Amino acid sequence: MKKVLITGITGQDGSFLAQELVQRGYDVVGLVRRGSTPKTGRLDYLGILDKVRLVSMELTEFANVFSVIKAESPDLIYNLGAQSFVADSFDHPHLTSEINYTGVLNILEAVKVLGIECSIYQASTSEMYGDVLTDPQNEDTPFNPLSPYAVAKAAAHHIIRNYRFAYGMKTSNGILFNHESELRGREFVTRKITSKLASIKVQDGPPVRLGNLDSVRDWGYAKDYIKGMILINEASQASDYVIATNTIKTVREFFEFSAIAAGFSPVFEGEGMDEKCICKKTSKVLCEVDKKFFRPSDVTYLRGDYSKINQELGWKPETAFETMAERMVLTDIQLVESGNIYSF
Ligand code: NAP
Ligand code: G4F
Repeated sequence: MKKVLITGITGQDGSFLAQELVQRGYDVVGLVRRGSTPKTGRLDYLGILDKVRLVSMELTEFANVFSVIKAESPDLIYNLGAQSFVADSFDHPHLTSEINYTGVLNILEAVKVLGIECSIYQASTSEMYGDVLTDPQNEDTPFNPLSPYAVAKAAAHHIIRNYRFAYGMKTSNGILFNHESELRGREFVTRKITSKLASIKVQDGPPVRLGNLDSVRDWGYAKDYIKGMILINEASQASDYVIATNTIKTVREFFEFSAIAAGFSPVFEGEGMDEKCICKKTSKVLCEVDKKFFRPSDVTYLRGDYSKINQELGWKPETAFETMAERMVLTDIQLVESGNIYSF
Protein backbone atom coordinates (compact mmCIF):
# COMPACT_ATOMS: atom_id res chain seq x y z
CA MET A 1 0.00 0.00 0.00
CA LYS A 2 1.47 3.37 -1.03
CA LYS A 3 1.94 5.97 1.70
CA VAL A 4 0.90 9.57 0.93
CA LEU A 5 1.66 12.68 2.97
CA ILE A 6 -0.74 15.59 2.49
CA THR A 7 0.10 19.03 3.86
CA GLY A 8 -2.99 21.23 4.17
CA ILE A 9 -5.27 18.20 4.69
CA THR A 10 -7.72 20.32 6.72
CA GLY A 11 -8.32 22.68 3.76
CA GLN A 12 -10.71 22.40 0.81
CA ASP A 13 -8.34 20.54 -1.54
CA GLY A 14 -6.61 18.51 1.16
CA SER A 15 -9.86 17.01 2.41
CA PHE A 16 -11.17 16.14 -1.07
CA LEU A 17 -7.76 14.68 -2.01
CA ALA A 18 -7.70 12.61 1.19
CA GLN A 19 -11.21 11.32 0.42
CA GLU A 20 -10.21 10.29 -3.11
CA LEU A 21 -6.96 8.62 -1.98
CA VAL A 22 -8.67 6.75 0.89
CA GLN A 23 -11.23 5.45 -1.64
CA ARG A 24 -8.35 4.31 -3.87
CA GLY A 25 -6.75 2.37 -0.99
CA TYR A 26 -3.75 4.56 -0.09
CA ASP A 27 -2.31 4.94 3.41
CA VAL A 28 -3.08 8.64 3.97
CA VAL A 29 -1.15 10.70 6.51
CA GLY A 30 -2.38 14.28 6.97
CA LEU A 31 -0.12 16.97 8.38
CA VAL A 32 -1.86 19.48 10.61
CA ARG A 33 -0.75 22.47 12.64
CA ARG A 34 -1.95 22.97 16.17
CA GLY A 35 -4.67 25.53 16.86
CA SER A 36 -6.85 26.41 19.82
CA THR A 37 -9.66 24.35 18.26
CA PRO A 38 -9.44 21.34 15.92
CA LYS A 39 -9.83 22.23 12.23
CA THR A 40 -11.05 18.86 11.07
CA GLY A 41 -14.59 19.99 10.13
CA ARG A 42 -14.20 19.17 6.41
CA LEU A 43 -12.76 15.69 7.06
CA ASP A 44 -15.62 15.08 9.47
CA TYR A 45 -18.20 16.33 6.92
CA LEU A 46 -16.76 13.93 4.30
CA GLY A 47 -16.85 11.06 6.81
CA ILE A 48 -13.12 10.27 6.58
CA LEU A 49 -11.73 11.64 9.86
CA ASP A 50 -11.19 8.09 11.17
CA LYS A 51 -9.72 6.86 7.86
CA VAL A 52 -6.64 9.11 7.85
CA ARG A 53 -3.79 9.48 10.35
CA LEU A 54 -3.11 13.06 11.45
CA VAL A 55 0.42 14.12 12.42
CA SER A 56 1.41 17.54 13.73
CA MET A 57 3.64 19.52 11.37
CA GLU A 58 4.38 23.21 10.88
CA LEU A 59 5.70 23.91 7.37
CA THR A 60 7.91 26.81 8.43
CA GLU A 61 9.93 24.72 10.94
CA PHE A 62 12.67 22.87 9.04
CA ALA A 63 13.55 20.49 11.87
CA ASN A 64 9.89 19.56 12.27
CA VAL A 65 9.42 18.99 8.52
CA PHE A 66 12.65 16.97 8.39
CA SER A 67 11.74 14.67 11.30
CA VAL A 68 8.20 14.04 10.08
CA ILE A 69 9.38 13.15 6.56
CA LYS A 70 12.13 10.96 8.03
CA ALA A 71 9.71 9.12 10.31
CA GLU A 72 7.03 8.60 7.65
CA SER A 73 9.24 7.97 4.58
CA PRO A 74 6.37 8.56 2.12
CA ASP A 75 6.01 7.40 -1.50
CA LEU A 76 4.17 10.58 -2.47
CA ILE A 77 3.85 14.09 -1.02
CA TYR A 78 1.15 16.61 -1.91
CA ASN A 79 2.12 20.06 -0.64
CA LEU A 80 -1.24 21.85 -0.39
CA GLY A 81 -0.52 23.70 2.87
CA ALA A 82 -0.35 27.46 2.35
CA GLN A 83 -1.50 30.89 3.44
CA SER A 84 -3.95 30.72 0.56
CA PHE A 85 -5.92 33.99 0.82
CA VAL A 86 -4.50 36.57 -1.60
CA ALA A 87 -6.06 39.57 0.19
CA ASP A 88 -4.45 38.51 3.49
CA SER A 89 -0.99 38.36 1.89
CA PHE A 90 -0.94 42.18 1.64
CA ASP A 91 -1.25 42.36 5.46
CA HIS A 92 1.08 39.41 6.15
CA PRO A 93 3.72 39.35 3.39
CA HIS A 94 6.50 37.85 5.56
CA LEU A 95 4.33 35.08 6.97
CA THR A 96 2.97 34.32 3.50
CA SER A 97 6.48 34.08 2.12
CA GLU A 98 7.64 31.82 4.99
CA ILE A 99 4.78 29.37 4.54
CA ASN A 100 4.34 29.50 0.76
CA TYR A 101 8.00 29.60 -0.26
CA THR A 102 10.26 28.55 2.66
CA GLY A 103 7.83 25.76 3.55
CA VAL A 104 8.31 24.28 0.06
CA LEU A 105 12.07 24.59 0.32
CA ASN A 106 11.93 22.81 3.70
CA ILE A 107 10.17 19.82 2.12
CA LEU A 108 12.58 19.71 -0.83
CA GLU A 109 15.68 19.90 1.38
CA ALA A 110 14.37 17.23 3.76
CA VAL A 111 13.63 14.80 0.90
CA LYS A 112 16.97 15.56 -0.78
CA VAL A 113 19.09 15.17 2.37
CA LEU A 114 17.25 12.02 3.46
CA GLY A 115 17.57 10.56 -0.06
CA ILE A 116 13.95 9.38 -0.02
CA GLU A 117 12.52 8.24 -3.38
CA CYS A 118 9.24 10.11 -3.49
CA SER A 119 7.12 12.15 -5.93
CA ILE A 120 6.34 15.68 -4.79
CA TYR A 121 3.34 17.68 -6.01
CA GLN A 122 3.37 21.45 -5.42
CA ALA A 123 0.18 23.54 -5.40
CA SER A 124 1.12 26.27 -7.87
CA THR A 125 -1.42 28.83 -8.93
CA SER A 126 -2.84 30.93 -11.77
CA GLU A 127 -2.32 33.97 -9.52
CA MET A 128 1.33 33.87 -10.68
CA TYR A 129 0.17 35.14 -14.11
CA GLY A 130 -1.05 38.33 -12.43
CA ASP A 131 -1.41 41.09 -15.00
CA VAL A 132 -1.66 38.48 -17.76
CA LEU A 133 0.74 38.57 -20.70
CA THR A 134 -1.13 36.11 -22.97
CA ASP A 135 -4.72 34.94 -23.28
CA PRO A 136 -5.37 32.17 -22.42
CA GLN A 137 -2.52 31.39 -20.03
CA ASN A 138 -0.55 28.12 -20.36
CA GLU A 139 2.66 26.58 -19.02
CA ASP A 140 4.79 28.90 -21.19
CA THR A 141 3.07 32.16 -20.21
CA PRO A 142 5.49 34.38 -18.23
CA PHE A 143 4.55 35.20 -14.64
CA ASN A 144 3.67 38.79 -13.78
CA PRO A 145 2.53 38.55 -10.14
CA LEU A 146 0.47 41.24 -8.40
CA SER A 147 0.49 40.16 -4.73
CA PRO A 148 2.90 38.91 -2.05
CA TYR A 149 0.97 35.61 -2.27
CA ALA A 150 1.67 35.26 -5.99
CA VAL A 151 5.33 36.30 -5.63
CA ALA A 152 5.91 33.61 -2.97
CA LYS A 153 4.08 30.98 -5.05
CA ALA A 154 6.15 31.92 -8.13
CA ALA A 155 9.36 31.45 -6.12
CA ALA A 156 8.07 28.06 -4.92
CA HIS A 157 7.20 27.09 -8.50
CA HIS A 158 10.76 27.86 -9.62
CA ILE A 159 12.44 26.03 -6.73
CA ILE A 160 10.34 22.92 -7.49
CA ARG A 161 11.63 23.04 -11.09
CA ASN A 162 15.17 23.74 -9.92
CA TYR A 163 15.30 20.61 -7.69
CA ARG A 164 13.96 18.57 -10.63
CA PHE A 165 16.69 19.81 -12.97
CA ALA A 166 19.56 20.08 -10.47
CA TYR A 167 19.08 16.85 -8.49
CA GLY A 168 16.81 14.75 -10.72
CA MET A 169 14.08 14.76 -8.06
CA LYS A 170 10.51 13.89 -9.10
CA THR A 171 8.94 17.27 -8.39
CA SER A 172 5.91 18.63 -10.29
CA ASN A 173 3.84 21.82 -10.24
CA GLY A 174 0.09 21.85 -10.82
CA ILE A 175 -0.77 25.39 -11.91
CA LEU A 176 -4.37 25.38 -10.78
CA PHE A 177 -6.87 28.06 -11.73
CA ASN A 178 -9.54 28.96 -9.17
CA HIS A 179 -11.51 25.94 -8.04
CA GLU A 180 -14.45 26.06 -5.72
CA SER A 181 -16.86 23.75 -3.91
CA GLU A 182 -19.20 23.42 -0.96
CA LEU A 183 -16.00 23.01 1.16
CA ARG A 184 -14.42 26.31 0.00
CA GLY A 185 -13.29 28.73 2.72
CA ARG A 186 -15.92 31.42 3.36
CA GLU A 187 -13.50 34.32 2.78
CA PHE A 188 -13.14 33.48 -0.94
CA VAL A 189 -15.63 35.31 -3.13
CA THR A 190 -17.67 32.29 -4.36
CA ARG A 191 -18.37 30.74 -0.96
CA LYS A 192 -18.79 34.20 0.59
CA ILE A 193 -21.59 34.75 -1.94
CA THR A 194 -23.27 31.35 -1.54
CA SER A 195 -23.08 31.28 2.27
CA LYS A 196 -24.43 34.83 2.61
CA LEU A 197 -27.20 34.22 0.03
CA ALA A 198 -28.18 31.20 2.13
CA SER A 199 -28.44 33.35 5.23
CA ILE A 200 -30.52 35.97 3.34
CA LYS A 201 -32.81 33.19 2.11
CA VAL A 202 -33.28 31.33 5.39
CA GLN A 203 -32.72 33.99 8.06
CA ASP A 204 -33.42 37.27 6.20
CA GLY A 205 -29.72 38.14 6.68
CA PRO A 206 -28.06 41.38 5.51
CA PRO A 207 -26.92 42.01 1.87
CA VAL A 208 -23.60 40.58 0.72
CA ARG A 209 -20.89 43.28 0.61
CA LEU A 210 -18.41 42.74 -2.25
CA GLY A 211 -15.44 44.39 -3.96
CA ASN A 212 -14.70 44.28 -7.70
CA LEU A 213 -17.73 42.74 -9.44
CA ASP A 214 -16.02 42.97 -12.85
CA SER A 215 -13.16 40.65 -11.90
CA VAL A 216 -13.00 37.66 -14.28
CA ARG A 217 -12.03 34.14 -13.24
CA ASP A 218 -11.78 30.69 -14.79
CA TRP A 219 -13.69 28.81 -12.08
CA GLY A 220 -13.71 25.00 -11.95
CA TYR A 221 -14.99 22.41 -9.48
CA ALA A 222 -12.45 21.29 -6.84
CA LYS A 223 -13.25 17.56 -7.01
CA ASP A 224 -12.45 17.53 -10.75
CA TYR A 225 -9.12 19.25 -10.06
CA ILE A 226 -8.13 16.71 -7.40
CA LYS A 227 -8.13 14.01 -10.10
CA GLY A 228 -5.73 16.15 -12.14
CA MET A 229 -3.38 16.52 -9.14
CA ILE A 230 -3.22 12.75 -8.75
CA LEU A 231 -2.50 12.25 -12.48
CA ILE A 232 0.35 14.80 -12.24
CA ASN A 233 1.97 13.28 -9.13
CA GLU A 234 1.69 9.73 -10.47
CA ALA A 235 2.85 10.46 -14.04
CA SER A 236 6.03 8.67 -15.09
CA GLN A 237 7.80 12.01 -15.76
CA ALA A 238 7.74 15.05 -13.49
CA SER A 239 6.51 18.23 -15.22
CA ASP A 240 4.38 21.37 -14.82
CA TYR A 241 0.71 21.40 -15.87
CA VAL A 242 -2.11 23.95 -16.03
CA ILE A 243 -5.48 22.74 -14.70
CA ALA A 244 -8.37 24.99 -15.77
CA THR A 245 -11.65 25.03 -17.72
CA ASN A 246 -10.78 27.65 -20.40
CA THR A 247 -14.11 29.37 -19.70
CA ILE A 248 -14.64 32.66 -17.89
CA LYS A 249 -17.22 34.42 -15.74
CA THR A 250 -17.26 37.66 -13.76
CA VAL A 251 -17.91 37.88 -10.02
CA ARG A 252 -21.24 39.53 -10.97
CA GLU A 253 -22.18 36.49 -13.09
CA PHE A 254 -21.28 34.10 -10.26
CA PHE A 255 -23.55 36.14 -8.00
CA GLU A 256 -26.42 36.07 -10.53
CA PHE A 257 -26.24 32.29 -11.08
CA SER A 258 -26.11 31.60 -7.33
CA ALA A 259 -28.95 34.01 -6.53
CA ILE A 260 -31.17 32.38 -9.18
CA ALA A 261 -30.28 28.92 -7.82
CA ALA A 262 -31.30 30.15 -4.36
CA GLY A 263 -34.73 31.18 -5.74
CA PHE A 264 -34.18 34.96 -6.03
CA SER A 265 -34.77 37.12 -9.17
CA PRO A 266 -31.57 39.21 -9.17
CA VAL A 267 -31.28 42.48 -11.10
CA PHE A 268 -28.15 44.66 -10.96
CA GLU A 269 -28.66 48.42 -11.03
CA GLY A 270 -26.47 51.52 -10.56
CA GLU A 271 -22.77 51.88 -11.35
CA GLY A 272 -19.37 51.78 -9.64
CA MET A 273 -19.56 52.05 -5.87
CA ASP A 274 -23.34 52.61 -6.12
CA GLU A 275 -24.04 49.33 -7.91
CA LYS A 276 -26.51 47.03 -6.12
CA CYS A 277 -28.32 43.79 -6.80
CA ILE A 278 -32.04 43.75 -5.97
CA CYS A 279 -34.46 40.82 -5.97
CA LYS A 280 -37.24 41.75 -8.45
CA LYS A 281 -39.80 39.60 -6.62
CA THR A 282 -39.25 40.90 -3.08
CA SER A 283 -37.36 44.23 -3.61
CA LYS A 284 -34.81 42.97 -1.12
CA VAL A 285 -31.23 44.25 -1.58
CA LEU A 286 -29.07 41.16 -2.13
CA CYS A 287 -25.66 42.75 -2.69
CA GLU A 288 -23.83 46.07 -2.36
CA VAL A 289 -20.34 47.25 -3.26
CA ASP A 290 -17.92 48.04 -0.43
CA LYS A 291 -14.48 49.57 -1.01
CA LYS A 292 -13.08 47.55 1.91
CA PHE A 293 -13.03 44.48 -0.38
CA PHE A 294 -10.90 46.02 -3.14
CA ARG A 295 -7.19 44.99 -3.11
CA PRO A 296 -4.11 47.25 -3.38
CA SER A 297 -3.48 45.46 -6.70
CA ASP A 298 -5.78 42.80 -8.10
CA VAL A 299 -5.69 40.12 -10.77
CA THR A 300 -8.73 41.04 -12.86
CA TYR A 301 -8.61 38.44 -15.65
CA LEU A 302 -7.63 34.73 -15.74
CA ARG A 303 -8.38 32.05 -18.34
CA GLY A 304 -6.42 28.81 -18.47
CA ASP A 305 -5.44 26.60 -21.40
CA TYR A 306 -5.42 23.00 -20.15
CA SER A 307 -4.34 21.39 -23.49
CA LYS A 308 -1.06 19.99 -22.12
CA ILE A 309 -2.59 17.91 -19.31
CA ASN A 310 -5.44 16.90 -21.62
CA GLN A 311 -3.07 15.61 -24.31
CA GLU A 312 -0.42 14.04 -22.05
CA LEU A 313 -2.44 12.72 -19.10
CA GLY A 314 -6.04 12.69 -20.41
CA TRP A 315 -7.51 15.12 -17.85
CA LYS A 316 -10.44 17.41 -18.59
CA PRO A 317 -12.95 19.35 -16.46
CA GLU A 318 -16.26 17.53 -15.88
CA THR A 319 -18.51 19.81 -13.85
CA ALA A 320 -20.27 22.81 -15.43
CA PHE A 321 -19.99 26.22 -13.76
CA GLU A 322 -23.79 26.39 -13.26
CA THR A 323 -23.86 22.94 -11.61
CA MET A 324 -21.08 23.97 -9.25
CA ALA A 325 -22.70 27.30 -8.25
CA GLU A 326 -26.04 25.55 -7.69
CA ARG A 327 -24.44 22.78 -5.61
CA MET A 328 -22.65 25.35 -3.44
CA VAL A 329 -25.69 27.51 -2.75
CA LEU A 330 -28.04 24.56 -2.11
CA THR A 331 -25.53 23.00 0.31
CA ASP A 332 -25.22 26.33 2.15
CA ILE A 333 -29.01 26.68 2.39
CA GLN A 334 -29.22 23.17 3.78
CA LEU A 335 -26.41 23.88 6.29
CA VAL A 336 -28.18 27.03 7.55
CA GLU A 337 -31.61 25.34 7.64
CA SER A 338 -30.33 22.35 9.61
CA GLY A 339 -28.32 24.55 11.98
CA ASN A 340 -25.44 22.20 11.20
CA ILE A 341 -22.35 24.13 12.07
CA TYR A 342 -19.23 22.52 10.63
CA SER A 343 -15.98 24.39 11.16
CA PHE A 344 -15.46 25.29 7.50
P1 NAP B 1 -7.23 26.23 2.08
O1 NAP B 1 -8.60 25.65 2.13
O2 NAP B 1 -7.01 27.62 2.57
O3 NAP B 1 -6.26 25.25 2.90
C1 NAP B 1 -4.95 25.62 3.23
C2 NAP B 1 -4.36 24.56 4.14
O4 NAP B 1 -3.00 24.92 4.45
C3 NAP B 1 -5.09 24.37 5.47
O5 NAP B 1 -5.14 23.00 5.78
C4 NAP B 1 -4.16 25.08 6.45
O6 NAP B 1 -4.25 24.61 7.78
C5 NAP B 1 -2.79 24.73 5.86
N1 NAP B 1 -1.71 25.59 6.36
C6 NAP B 1 -1.67 26.94 6.34
N2 NAP B 1 -0.53 27.39 6.90
C7 NAP B 1 0.16 26.28 7.30
C8 NAP B 1 1.43 26.09 7.95
N3 NAP B 1 2.18 27.13 8.32
N4 NAP B 1 1.85 24.82 8.21
C9 NAP B 1 1.08 23.76 7.84
N5 NAP B 1 -0.14 23.88 7.22
C10 NAP B 1 -0.58 25.14 6.94
O7 NAP B 1 -6.65 26.16 0.59
P2 NAP B 1 -7.15 25.29 -0.67
O8 NAP B 1 -8.13 26.09 -1.42
O9 NAP B 1 -7.46 23.93 -0.23
O10 NAP B 1 -5.83 25.30 -1.56
C11 NAP B 1 -4.85 24.27 -1.43
C12 NAP B 1 -3.54 24.76 -2.03
O11 NAP B 1 -3.72 25.06 -3.41
C13 NAP B 1 -2.95 26.02 -1.41
O12 NAP B 1 -1.56 25.89 -1.45
C14 NAP B 1 -3.41 27.12 -2.35
O13 NAP B 1 -2.50 28.21 -2.27
C15 NAP B 1 -3.33 26.41 -3.67
N6 NAP B 1 -4.25 26.85 -4.72
C16 NAP B 1 -5.58 26.92 -4.49
C17 NAP B 1 -6.43 27.28 -5.52
C18 NAP B 1 -7.92 27.34 -5.31
O14 NAP B 1 -8.59 27.93 -6.16
N7 NAP B 1 -8.45 26.73 -4.27
C19 NAP B 1 -5.91 27.58 -6.79
C20 NAP B 1 -4.53 27.48 -6.99
C21 NAP B 1 -3.70 27.09 -5.96
P3 NAP B 1 -5.30 25.23 8.84
O15 NAP B 1 -6.57 24.44 8.64
O16 NAP B 1 -4.62 24.96 10.13
O17 NAP B 1 -5.47 26.68 8.54
O1 G4F C 1 -12.14 34.37 -4.40
P1 G4F C 1 -10.92 35.21 -4.35
O2 G4F C 1 -10.50 35.71 -3.02
O3 G4F C 1 -9.80 34.34 -5.05
P2 G4F C 1 -8.37 34.72 -5.69
O4 G4F C 1 -7.84 35.97 -5.15
O5 G4F C 1 -8.51 34.60 -7.16
O6 G4F C 1 -7.45 33.54 -5.14
C1 G4F C 1 -7.88 32.18 -5.15
O7 G4F C 1 -7.54 31.58 -6.38
C2 G4F C 1 -6.12 31.52 -6.64
C3 G4F C 1 -5.95 30.88 -8.03
O8 G4F C 1 -5.93 31.89 -9.01
C4 G4F C 1 -5.46 30.70 -5.55
F1 G4F C 1 -4.12 30.61 -5.80
C5 G4F C 1 -5.70 31.36 -4.19
O9 G4F C 1 -5.14 30.54 -3.17
C6 G4F C 1 -7.20 31.47 -3.97
O10 G4F C 1 -7.74 30.17 -3.86
O11 G4F C 1 -11.09 36.46 -5.31
C7 G4F C 1 -11.46 36.33 -6.66
C8 G4F C 1 -11.74 37.71 -7.26
C9 G4F C 1 -10.64 38.74 -6.97
O12 G4F C 1 -10.38 39.50 -8.14
C10 G4F C 1 -11.27 39.64 -5.92
O13 G4F C 1 -10.80 40.98 -5.93
O14 G4F C 1 -12.92 38.21 -6.66
C11 G4F C 1 -12.72 39.57 -6.32
N1 G4F C 1 -13.64 39.93 -5.23
C12 G4F C 1 -14.63 40.87 -5.34
N2 G4F C 1 -15.25 41.00 -4.15
C13 G4F C 1 -13.64 39.47 -3.98
C14 G4F C 1 -14.65 40.15 -3.30
N3 G4F C 1 -12.86 38.53 -3.38
C15 G4F C 1 -13.12 38.23 -2.07
N4 G4F C 1 -12.40 37.27 -1.48
N5 G4F C 1 -14.09 38.90 -1.35
C16 G4F C 1 -14.88 39.87 -1.92
O15 G4F C 1 -15.74 40.45 -1.27
